[in-house]
Amino acid sequence: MFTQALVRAPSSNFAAGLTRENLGVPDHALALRQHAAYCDALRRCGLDVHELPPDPRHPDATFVEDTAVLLPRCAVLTRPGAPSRAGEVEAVGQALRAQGLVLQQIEAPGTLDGGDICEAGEHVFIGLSARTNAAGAEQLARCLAAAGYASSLVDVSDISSILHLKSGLSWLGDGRLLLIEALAGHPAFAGYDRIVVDSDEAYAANAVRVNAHVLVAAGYARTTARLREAGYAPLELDMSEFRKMDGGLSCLSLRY
Ligand code: CIR
Repeated sequence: MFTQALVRAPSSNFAAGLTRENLGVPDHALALRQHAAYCDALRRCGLDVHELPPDPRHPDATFVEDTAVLLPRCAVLTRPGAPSRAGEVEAVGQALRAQGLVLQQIEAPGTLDGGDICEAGEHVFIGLSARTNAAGAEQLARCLAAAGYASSLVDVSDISSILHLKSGLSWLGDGRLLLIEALAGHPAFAGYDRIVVDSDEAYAANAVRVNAHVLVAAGYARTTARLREAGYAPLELDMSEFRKMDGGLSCLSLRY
């Protein structure tokens, strides 16, 4: 069960962040409304939501998930792979420490984005991507092993449609994964029940199981229906403005 979440609303210069998408300029006012609805959904799932103030020095800072990896027995601050995002980590570390978390830290030359880390119960998938390198992955694997978690590497650097591993993969609990076709046949996922999203709904593969609910991007009716058929309670959230900045649903919060 998660009880807490950390979030950070998009700053007024959110549109100056990194993106590989070509979906237009995000509307800040709409992004704020979508972010507020996201926070309400987390509260509906039973979480206390802690909000950091927006950070105009770091336009991507709303994507807090990339700055830390928080598991019940292992908490690690990351070293983001994009240099423009390095300065986001400090405030997140301060906020988490103030709540009593004991944090380890990914060190140079390692780089790692939280979006590449998919916790699946006692096993953790670590994506190797343009943001997470082998040194960062090894450091995290050592921290995880010391805390009793197993981990495996999944190289997603050749899958151009996704920025991070979790852009195409979500843990639903109950031995089940939601994932894109390009990941469905990967041997790392062979032992799991797999819900493979249709290729035209690939964005919806980044969902988040939060206690009794699954947060899922709005507008992907077949994926939502399949989650419902599998016994989950989806909460649909409009993510249009965050998607323009290459952001998925999971990246807007740290859950712990
Ligand atoms: C970036 O390129 O770093 C941001 N514009 C988007 C980060 C999205 N993070 C995530 O999916 N975990």
